[in-house]
Amino acid sequence: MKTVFSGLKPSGDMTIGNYLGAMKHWPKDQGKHRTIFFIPNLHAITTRQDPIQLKKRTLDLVAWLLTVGVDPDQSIILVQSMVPQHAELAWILNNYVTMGEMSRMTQYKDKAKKAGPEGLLVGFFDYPALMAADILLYDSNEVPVGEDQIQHIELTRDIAKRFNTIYGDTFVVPKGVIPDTGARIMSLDNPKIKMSKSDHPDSSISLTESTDSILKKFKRAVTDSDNKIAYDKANKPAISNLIEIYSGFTDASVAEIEKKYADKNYAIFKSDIGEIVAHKLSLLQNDFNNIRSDEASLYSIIDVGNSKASQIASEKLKIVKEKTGLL
Ligand code: AQP
Repeated sequence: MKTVFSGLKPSGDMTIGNYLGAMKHWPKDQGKHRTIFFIPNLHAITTRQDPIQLKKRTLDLVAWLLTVGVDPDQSIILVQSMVPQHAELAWILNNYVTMGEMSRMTQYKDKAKKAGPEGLLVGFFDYPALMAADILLYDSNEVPVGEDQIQHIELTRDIAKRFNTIYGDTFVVPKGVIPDTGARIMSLDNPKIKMSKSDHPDSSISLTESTDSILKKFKRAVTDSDNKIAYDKANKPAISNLIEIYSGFTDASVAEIEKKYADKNYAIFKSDIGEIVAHKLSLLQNDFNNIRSDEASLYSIIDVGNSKASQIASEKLKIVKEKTGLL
């Protein structure tokens, strides 16, 4: 049976980018494959977090996983800091990746520019080694992610192959899987950059956003120069991004959307997409609020998931230690 593994970092309120690029797709693999979903809170602290918010967001994310249909009876849900093998394997893997490889990571280069020297932490630079450990601990075959994470998965593949070449078959070499639409949702006020939960609020829609605010943000979203609803990523990046969001929330194809809005203008399209997203999110928010209110259940789901994960992870780590001569 294949293993599918993915996660969501509790570094801010989840955006519709996280939803369309990642979490929406995860429940589909349940039952068909072994599915493992985790909350990478050790990744979150690579940029400064408020401790109270971090704890709250970790539980929020468990509740969001359940809201979108991840079933704890079919999938393992774990919290990274509670399964210490992640950090331990990351330390070992640090020694199978070079400074040059890490320095080439686009996400590091992009965020390094924004963070400035004071905000640039060693943990942030080292993030991909921890991510490799997360994935390799569970013999993951597939890692469904948004496009921004593909380069990290390529690096994970290189680390796994390198380790296997030195010590013999140890790790499964994983494959990154990106969705057909929604793999890279862009900022609403700048279609050249990815929508990110840690960016300023006007650039994104969070999953907990009110209807009023969603409608306003879509109304204000930047558009391209002509007034035609047509998908053309190179020449019309802003409207193409909105079409992808529309498609992700309705499952209508790009062609169907273009046809429906062939003789309509941007204002109508933006008003419709606002209504669609607001309606879907209000349904999800209702479910989320119910699930989130029962914290005891969330903790017991995490406990069960962590203990299943620990069992798998400790077996893998034992093999790695034996092969590398670590007592
Ligand atoms: N804009 C996006 N479009 C499509 N997919 C996206 N993902 C993130 N942004 C988009 C995917 O969501 C999953 C969880 O990502 P993450 O929270 O672990 O980290 P991230 O990729 O760094 O997401 P953010 O929102 O940009 O977080 P911050 O601002 O804290 O760094 C991943 O599969 C990711 O590809």
